[in-house]
Amino acid sequence: LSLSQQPRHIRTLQTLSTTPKMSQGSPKAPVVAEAHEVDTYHPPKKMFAKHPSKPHLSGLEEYQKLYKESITQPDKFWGRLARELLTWHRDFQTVRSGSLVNGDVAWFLEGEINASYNCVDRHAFADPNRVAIIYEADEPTDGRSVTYGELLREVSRVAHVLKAMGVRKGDTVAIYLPMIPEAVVALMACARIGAIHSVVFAGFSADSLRDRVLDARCKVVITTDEGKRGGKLIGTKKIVDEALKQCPEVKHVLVYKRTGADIPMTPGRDLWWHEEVQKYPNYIPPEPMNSEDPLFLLYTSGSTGKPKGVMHTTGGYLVGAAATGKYVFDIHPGDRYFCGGDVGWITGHTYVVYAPLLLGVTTVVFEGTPAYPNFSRYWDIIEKHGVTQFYVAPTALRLLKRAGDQFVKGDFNKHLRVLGSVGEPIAAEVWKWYFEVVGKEEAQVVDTYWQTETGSHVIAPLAGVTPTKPGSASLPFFGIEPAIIDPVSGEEIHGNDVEGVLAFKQPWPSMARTVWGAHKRYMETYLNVYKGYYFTGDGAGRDHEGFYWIRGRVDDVVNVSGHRLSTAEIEAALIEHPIIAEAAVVGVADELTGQAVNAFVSIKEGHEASDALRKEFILQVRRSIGPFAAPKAVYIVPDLPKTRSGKIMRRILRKVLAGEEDQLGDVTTLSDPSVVGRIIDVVREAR
Ligand code: 6R9
Repeated sequence: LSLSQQPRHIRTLQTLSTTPKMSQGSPKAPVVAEAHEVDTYHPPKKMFAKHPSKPHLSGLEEYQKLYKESITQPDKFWGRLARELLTWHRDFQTVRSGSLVNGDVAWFLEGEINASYNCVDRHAFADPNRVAIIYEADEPTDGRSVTYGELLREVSRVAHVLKAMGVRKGDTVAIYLPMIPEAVVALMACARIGAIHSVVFAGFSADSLRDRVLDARCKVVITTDEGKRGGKLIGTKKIVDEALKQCPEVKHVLVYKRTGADIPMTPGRDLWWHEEVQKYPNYIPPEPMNSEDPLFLLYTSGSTGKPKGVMHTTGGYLVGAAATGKYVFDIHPGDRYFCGGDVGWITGHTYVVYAPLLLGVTTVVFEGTPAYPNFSRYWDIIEKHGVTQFYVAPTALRLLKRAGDQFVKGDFNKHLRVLGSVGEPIAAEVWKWYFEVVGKEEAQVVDTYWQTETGSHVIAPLAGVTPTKPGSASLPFFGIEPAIIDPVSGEEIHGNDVEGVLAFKQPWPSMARTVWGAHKRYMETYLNVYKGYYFTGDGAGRDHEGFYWIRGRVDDVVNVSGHRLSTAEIEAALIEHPIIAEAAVVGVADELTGQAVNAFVSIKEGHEASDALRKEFILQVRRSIGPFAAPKAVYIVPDLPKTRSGKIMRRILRKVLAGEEDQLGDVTTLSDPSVVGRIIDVVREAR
C-alpha cells in the first residue's frame, strides 16, 4: 500500500510513533507498560481538612454507580442534572434526540433557558453583594472586584447598547478583548439578548480576525483601545481597524477604554463603551432561548488551512459546564476559583466564565502573565484572594518549574484544594512538582482532557473522589463512553491494556453541534471517520485499570504552549510570501512549549537562503496568524520530500528533526529520494 492510497487515519501510527512518549525506552515494549509502574495518588487527606464541607460524592463507588446510570439511562441522569443545576424558563420534555451517525444530536428539547439569567440573575437576586469577578489586572495594584449585583447592571446596559446597535436574536457579535471583566460582561450581554458570541483571541492578527468576522457575518465587534499584558501594550483597536477594512458588513465597533491611549475612532461606526452604557437602564429582561439555539461560535484549528467555527448550543453546553465545574473541580458555595486560561480559547469560555458563574462562585479574571512582574505572580494571586481551585496549562507549569522553586513562596496554600491541568499532556515530573511544590501535597491534581468541540471535560478525575496517576487524565466524566479504536482496521479495541485512537460512543450534552456554515465538514472531521463514534483526533491508551492516557494529536494539529495550531494553516500563511514556493510545517517536541512549530520551505529561483529571509518568513506567520503561531525554526531547503503524486511526506521531516535519520522508513515512494540527504544537511548545518 503506498502512502497516498492509505486511508487518512493510518497516518496515526506514524505520528504516534514520533511522539516523545513513544520514542523513549525500548521501541518494542508496549507503551501501556509504563502505566503499570506509576504510583496511584489518592485524594490527599489534608484536602478534606481544608474543605468547607465535603466533596459532592462519597467516593469512587458513588462515581461508578452514577457513571453507570449516565451511560445506561442517560435521559434519567441528564434530565435530573439539567433541572438540578440550571433554572429553565420552560421545562423540557425530551432529554435527548438524534444520533452520532446522523449528526443531528439535540438535548433538552422544548426547554427554554437563558445563559445570562443562569450565570448572573439567579445569584444577583439571592445575594447581590457576592463577588462574581475578581479582576487581577496586569499591574498587581490595578485590580478590582465586581459583585453579582454590579454584573447584572453592567450586562443589562451593554445588552441595551447591542440592541441599539441593531443586534438581534440569532446575530453573531465578534469579541476581541483582553482578559478584563468587560470580556465576561460582553459574553453575558450577547447571551442575554440571544446573540451568538464569537470570541477571537486578542493575540490573533488582523487577517485572522477578518476571516473570522467574515465567516460568521458579524455586524458588531467589541474591543478595547489597547490591551496590557506582561507590562507590554497591545494595539487591539488598531488591529480591529486593520481587519475591518475588508469587512463591509460591520456596522459598529464598541470600544472599552482600557489604557486611555489616543486612538482613532471612525465616526458613525465606533462608539465608546463608557459613553453608551450611561444611556440605558440597568435592567433588561433576558430573552428565553430554545435549548438548541446557538450560544456561541469559537474558531479552532483543524487539519485543513481554514479554521472551523465550532458551534455550541445553549442548554446542553450549560449543563456540561455546570456539571463538570461542580464535580471535577469540586466547586462549593463560597469558593474562589482561578483559571489562568484566556477567554479567547475554550478553557476561558467554559472555566473562566460559564462554569464558575453558573455555580455562583467567584471567578478570577487575570489579565497578565505568570512571569510578570515576577515568577511568583500566580502564587501571589492565590494567596491574596484565598483561591480554592487553580487551573492552568502545563506549559505555564514548565516555565515556573524551570524558573526555580524559590519563587513558589508565601502562605498561599491555606484554602487551595484543587490544582487543575489542561490543554496538553502533563509530564509526570511536572505533575509531581505541581502536587508537591505548589500543592504541598494538600491539594488534588486533576488532569482534565477535553477539546473546543467537547465543550467541557470529557476525561478527568473528580476532585476528592477519583484516585489519580501522574500523566493520566484518569476516568471518563458522566455520560462519556470512550472507545479505543485501531486506526488501521477502524475497529474498536475492547478490554484493558490497549492503545489506539480515542473516540466516544454516545452523544453528551455539551458536544459541538456543527461547524458554522459547514455541517459536511463537521461530519467528515468528527462523525464520519468512524461511523457511530465521535472521533477526537487524539491517540490514547487505556491501561490495565481502565485509566486513560492521552498521547496527543494524530492529525495535522500542533499543540504549542497549549495553543492549538494547524500545520496547514501555518503553511498557507507561509505560501502567501512571494518568495516561498512550497512549505511544510511539522511539530517537534519542545522542552518548554510542549511542541514547537518548525517550517521547511523551498524558495523561488533567483533567491538565496539567508538569516534575513528566515526572519522575514517568521514575521510572515506572525502577521498572518499571530505571534503565538510563529515557527521556532525555518529551514530553507532545495526541495520538499514528496510522493510521486505530490503529497508532502511530513513524517520524513519529523524524523530528520528528531535525529532519527536511520528510521526514515520506506522512502522509495518519494519522487526524488535524494532530497532527503540534502534536507538532513540543511538541518545539521543550522544546529
Ligand atoms: C481544552 C483544550 C484540544 C486538544 C486535544 C488534545 C489536547 C487537551 C489535554 C490534552 C492531553 C490533556 N489536550 N487537554 N492532551 N491531556 N489533559 O485544550 O481545547 O484548544 O480545542 O485543544 O488539546 O490534543 O485534542 P483545544
